[in-house]
Amino acid sequence: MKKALITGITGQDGSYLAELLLEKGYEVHGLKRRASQFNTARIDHLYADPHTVGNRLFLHYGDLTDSSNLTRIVQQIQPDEVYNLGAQSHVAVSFESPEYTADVDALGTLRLLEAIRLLGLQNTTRFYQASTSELYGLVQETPQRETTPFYPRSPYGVAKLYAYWITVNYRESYGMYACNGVLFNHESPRRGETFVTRKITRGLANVFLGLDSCLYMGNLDALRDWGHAIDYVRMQWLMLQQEQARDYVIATGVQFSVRDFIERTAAELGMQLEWRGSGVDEVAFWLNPSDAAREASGQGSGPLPVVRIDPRYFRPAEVQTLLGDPSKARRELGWVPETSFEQMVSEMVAHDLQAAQRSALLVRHGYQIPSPQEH
Ligand code: NDP
Ligand code: GDR
Repeated sequence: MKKALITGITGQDGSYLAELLLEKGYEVHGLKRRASQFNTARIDHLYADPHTVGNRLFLHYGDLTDSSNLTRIVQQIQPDEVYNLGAQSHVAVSFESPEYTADVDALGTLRLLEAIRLLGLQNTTRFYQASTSELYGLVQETPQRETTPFYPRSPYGVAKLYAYWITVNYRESYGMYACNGVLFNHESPRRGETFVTRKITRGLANVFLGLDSCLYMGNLDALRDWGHAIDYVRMQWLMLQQEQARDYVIATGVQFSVRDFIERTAAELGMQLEWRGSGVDEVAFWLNPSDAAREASGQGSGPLPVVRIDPRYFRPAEVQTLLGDPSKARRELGWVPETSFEQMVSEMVAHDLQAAQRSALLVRHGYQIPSPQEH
């Protein structure tokens, strides 16, 4: 039975990858951070009591900032494959915590590679690094492919640049099977609530049911190549099954703006939007508000303003446009994304609408629901 170690198993990708590897018969080990509240919601459905016979999922307390902890865990597991998905993964947050982001995202990768090397596992343990389209930042070529020069635009992007190159360096220096998946944005109902897609599907579902009155957004003109996380974790596994370790761009090759994402979400909910104004004064009005929203707004008639700009969400340096060229992955690995943009938005909206309906029920029965967090 193959053994895999996943850092970041409690995150979006980690949870889908754990599912995939368990389905494939792996013994799966995951690194989990100690937190004051449970943080395993995305993998609870996979978790069985460790004493259960046949259980193949094991969690270990640890952190990418802690070398001795990583070394001990790698030594104990002796994994065939390591997937380094753990990261401070929020670009905007990286401007607020640049040093921590570098420690986790850049040095964390080094610590893990060093653990493998120092334990003498460099010829047996394969290593996947979660690299990112944020490396392209201020794009030097469109679409972006494996040979496009990097120009990161955030502390997150810069930290991931180090992680990318240290992975290449360990491959070249020690002959390790170590590779980078340069993944473009990928989303799902399990996406963190503060990333733009989930903020929109969750936010508009709440507005639709009158739980919230307005969604405050940053740069609506940013362009992204959005795929579905399930398609992308399949590729992470495929990359470790080849004869030779190589780096690949993983993307759909199709681009939409944040504004497009809002419109597609609204259409899924049956909300007719009309944009008025421009720049920071741009507002989306809802022309056919639901009874619940109308009642919550206290406004008798007329369109409701439901999306506004808050410059707080602008970034000190923005990545304005990203569009990937996944031809190498298609050609060499036979990988093609299976979920369309429309299917992905539809799935996310259905999920968040259901969650909003549950909240609305609680509110109707006099319970308070937690107010939305900062995003
Ligand atoms: P998430 O933010 O959903 O998950 C990040 C994971 O990393 C969580 O399990 C988190 O734990 C863990 N983590 C955070 N800090 C540490 C730390 N100090 N030590 C150990 N673990 C830590 O990210 P995604 O699943 O979306 O992304 C997975 C990886 O892929 C990340 O490295 C991300 O940067 C990269 N990536 C993501 C893309 C995307 O579009 N989703 C695109 C390209 C790259 P906890 O649950 O406790 O917070
Ligand atoms: P990104 O994802 O920065 O591309 O990083 P995010 O969804 O946060 O932003 C995408 C674009 O939307 C714009 N935007 C907003 N973003 C957020 N979060 N909140 C807002 O209110 C908002 N309004 C507009 C952003 O400015 C940006 O241009 C993600 C992460 O998963 C990284 O870990 C990963 O490496 C990259 O994708 C590929």
